[in-house]
Amino acid sequence: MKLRIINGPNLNLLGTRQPEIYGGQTFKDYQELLEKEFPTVEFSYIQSNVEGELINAIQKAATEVDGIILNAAAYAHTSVGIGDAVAGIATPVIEVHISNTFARESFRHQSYISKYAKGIIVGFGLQSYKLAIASFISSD
Ligand code: CA2
Repeated sequence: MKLRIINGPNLNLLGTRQPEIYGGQTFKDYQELLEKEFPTVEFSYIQSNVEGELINAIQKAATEVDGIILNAAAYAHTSVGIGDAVAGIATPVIEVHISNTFARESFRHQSYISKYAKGIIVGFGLQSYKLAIASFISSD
């Protein structure tokens, strides 16, 4: 199974600041852990701070992988374009967030992606990604 993790704006800063919200691990270290833990999965990753690049990445992933794990970060709450991109592809997308967005400011309670996602996983720290992967590879 091929899975692509698409991370949005500022997630390149993971492990550098705000560890109380986002944990202390860099995403690169976490990737290595995922690859060890899920040896049957072929992972690929992209992070961008640019909305249009994320839309291009979603469209491209739809032709290349079996499933997408998308943390659009702040764009989840603002981007009709990213929501439309997810709506416009047949490849399943699981929306993840590291923090519990519903326990934070009200502007984080809305997501333009959730309606079109296969499912959403929020608030489990970096484990949110693992839970999404487990869901993709589960045969139940
Ligand atoms: O909890 C999440 O995964 C979020 O998608 C993270 C976004 C935030 O805007 C969403 O509401 C929820 C922010 C990502 C910023 O990541 C940083 C990591 C370390 C240091 C600074 C920012």
